[in-house]
Formats: sequence, C-alpha cells, structure tokens
Amino acid sequence: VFEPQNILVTGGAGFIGSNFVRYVAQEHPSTHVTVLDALTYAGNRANLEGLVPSHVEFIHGNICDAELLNKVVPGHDLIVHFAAESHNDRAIENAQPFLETNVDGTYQLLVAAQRYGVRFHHISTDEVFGDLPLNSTELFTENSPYNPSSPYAATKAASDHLVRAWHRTYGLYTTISNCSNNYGPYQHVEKFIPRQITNILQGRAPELYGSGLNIRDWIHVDDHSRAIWSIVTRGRSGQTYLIAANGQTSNREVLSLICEAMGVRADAVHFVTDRPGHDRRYALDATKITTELHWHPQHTDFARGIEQTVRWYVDHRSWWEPYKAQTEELYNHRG
Ligand code: NAD
Ligand code: TDX
Repeated sequence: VFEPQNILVTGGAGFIGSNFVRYVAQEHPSTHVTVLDALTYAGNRANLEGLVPSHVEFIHGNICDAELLNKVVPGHDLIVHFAAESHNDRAIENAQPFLETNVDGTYQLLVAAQRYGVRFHHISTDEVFGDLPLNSTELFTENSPYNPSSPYAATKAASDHLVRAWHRTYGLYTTISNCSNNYGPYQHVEKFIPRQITNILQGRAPELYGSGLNIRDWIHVDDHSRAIWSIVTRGRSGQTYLIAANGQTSNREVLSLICEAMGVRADAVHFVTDRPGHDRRYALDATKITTELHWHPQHTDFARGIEQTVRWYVDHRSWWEPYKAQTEELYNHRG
C-alpha cells in the first residue's frame, strides 16, 4: 500500500477536484495537499473554503506553464490530475482551450512528473469510448476500444494516450481512471443536474436536449473520490480502472427525480435543439475495481442523492447565483 504524503492536485478548485481535496482533508488528514488551479470560469476558491492552509495549500497557476511546474512539482510524491476543460457544449463552440489544457497541459505535467520522479494519476471519463446504442445492455470495459465522438472526448482520449505512452516509454508510474457522470455539491450550473435545479429555483423551464431519452451512468462524487483513493494507494502502475455505480438513467428520468424532489410538476419541460453528435448512452462495467481493489459505491439510492443535491443548491444560492445569468447566456447563444 502506497501512502502519499504530499499530493499535487491539479484542477482542485473545480467540481470533482474540490470534493476530492475535501475528502482527503477529512479522511486522510496526515496527507498534505497542494492545489494547482488556473481559476478559469469553472474554478472557484470558495469550493475550498474552510480547509486549513497547513493541510491544503493553494497555488494559482496554469498546468501549461512548464516553468511554474518546475517549481511546483518537486517535493510531491503523487500528482492527481483533474484539471481540464470539462463541458461538451463549450467544446462544440470552441475546442481550442480543450486542446491547450487537456492535451498540452497533460503533456507538460507528464514531463514534469517524469523529471522529478512523481507518480501520476490521470482522471478521465467514460466518454473516451464513444457511446452505446440505447436499446442494448452492453457495457464498456477497460478493454473497449477508444472511439470518442465529441471534441471534448477526443481531447480526453488524447490525454489518456499520452499517459499510457509515458508509462510504456519512460516507465513513469501511472494509473488512469475513467469515471461515469458525477453529481453532487459544487457542480457548475452549466452541467445538466445543477442547471435544471437552478432553472426551477429561478422560475425557468428545465431544458432537455432532443428526445431526452439519452442515458448517462450517474455516480455520486464522494464515491468517485473514494475510488480514486483506492487506485492511488493500491492500484497497479500502467493500469486503467473504470469507476461507476450502476447508475444508468435517462435524462427524462433524472429530470423527473429532480422535479419530485422539488415538489414541482414535471410537464413544464422545454425540449430544445439536440446537442450535435449527442452521445446516446454511456455505461461502464466496474468489475475490475470492485474485485481487485474492493471499492464499492456507498451512494446507491439515486433518488436520495438527487434530493440531497437539490437541498445543497437550495442552501447555497450565494454560491451559484452569481454564475447563473452568464451561463444561461451561453445557452441562449446556442439557440
Ligand atoms: P470542472 O470544469 O468543474 O473543473 C475543472 C477545474 O480545472 C477548474 O477548477 C479549472 O479552473 C481548472 N483548470 C482548467 N484549466 C486549467 C489549466 N490550464 N491549469 C490549471 N487548472 C485548470 O471539471 P470537473 O467536472 O470537476 O472535472 C474534473 C475532471 O474529471 C476532468 O478531467 C474531467 O474530464 C473529469 N471527469 C468529469 C466527469 C463529470 O461528470 N464531471 C466525469 C468523468 C471524468
Ligand atoms: O441543459 C441540458 N439539457 C440536457 O438535456 C444539459 C446541460 C445537458 N443535457 C443532456 C446532455 C447529456 O445527455 O444531459 C446529459 C448530461 O449532460 P452534461 O451535464 O453536459 O454531461 P455530459 O455531456 O454527459 O458529460 C459529463 O460527463 C462526462 C461531464 O460534463 C464530462 O466532463 C464528463 O467527462
């Protein structure tokens, strides 16, 4: 078992990164965390509020900045790499920042990890495998071929390939996890679940793309954090682990659960223009991580998880309200 003493967390001011940092601070308090985050539109210092600076140090900087990495990376024994441009709809508008951060940024970090002998855990997504037909029961596994459909997924796939190449060519100690769709507190209001909750809270109609029948495989962000910890402490170098929690649900069903939790009728929904190239279904087989590392999801009641998430957005209006109007601007522009 590897016990990291000094973790560098990239993208630690974003949704999943900040939940992971909070998890480490609570469950593994002897581990020091350095957060490196560029504070893009998606990064927010408030996501790390309340954490003790002696345990969690914040550095404002860009992962594409090689000189900065030469100063920041030495002294750490593990990099957990969350930093990315993460939203599909933005990538469809302009993929340039996705190529810079997701591809070049990952490359710069790999070079620094190799130079200073630091283990590397790469956070990736189920989207690298493309999509599955709606009416099938097929699941992706660690051996499924890469087949990304969207500009975002293509850049994540590229970053996974770079990590694999650094392992094979330079012997860097690497692990990769590909996780399904996360939900929970601190998720940006551009994403499906927070967008619908906050639309309803502001008296706007929820918006479903296309038929609303597309399926995502949902997992609570805390289960993702625990899975990452199991991989970085007990995973084998060069390996990929899929992380998922049997969460397949159609967008319509997710919206019904949100409406139920909020006590509103589910029929006032707007069906809007579909996302170009919209992936139909994601679904992952998590057998490897459950059998090899004995990780199991704890948040198995999705309706309850949605209720708690709704409660969080109701209780944290001052966290999301400043970003809501500009985010909806993006969607208005999308038409
Ligand atoms: P997010 O958009 O909420 O956060 C991304 C963070 O990275 C932000 O804090 C941002 O400021 C930072 N960042 C962006 N570019 C940077 C740069 N060049 N240098 C330094 N920091 C930079 O994203 P998220 O939803 O928390 O996703 C985190 C990771 O998890 C991503 O790698 C994403 O691909 C992956 N992932 C997300 C999901 C999901 O459902 N959200 C599922 C599977 C995998
Ligand atoms: O308003 C909406 N209406 C709607 O129907 C939005 C924002 C989305 N959708 C649909 C599109 C998807 O089928 O809901 C589903 C989820 O959409 P997103 O929240 O944008 O997530 P997705 O595209 O599935 O990607 C997410 O999971 C994988 C993350 O954003 C990625 O970073 C991660 O890699």
